[in-house]
Amino acid sequence: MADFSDPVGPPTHVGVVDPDQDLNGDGVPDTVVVHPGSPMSEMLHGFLDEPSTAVVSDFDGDGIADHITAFEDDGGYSAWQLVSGDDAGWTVTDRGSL
Ligand SMILES: [Ca+2]
Ligand SMILES: [Ca+2]
Repeated sequence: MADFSDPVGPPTHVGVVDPDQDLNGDGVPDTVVVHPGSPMSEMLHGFLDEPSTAVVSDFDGDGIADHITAFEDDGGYSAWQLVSGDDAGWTVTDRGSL
């Protein structure tokens, strides 16, 4: 299992287009659910070898995803958070199986 503190390699600029869910409840849509075969799903290959569904959130509204939870067909999931600054990159914040 990966060291959760290590930023990892997936692309840091995952654009969030037309979010339609309000996950943090502030009244502003921030989250989109990405399904296999959709254009956004291509960007998710760095997060899982074969991502099935992913929940992609842009909580600060800059158009770039800052939280991604990716699910595999077998129920495994990985939750990622974008870290900014000198060590910019994605950090795994949770991982497990549903
Ligand atoms: Ca919101
Ligand atoms: Ca963002």
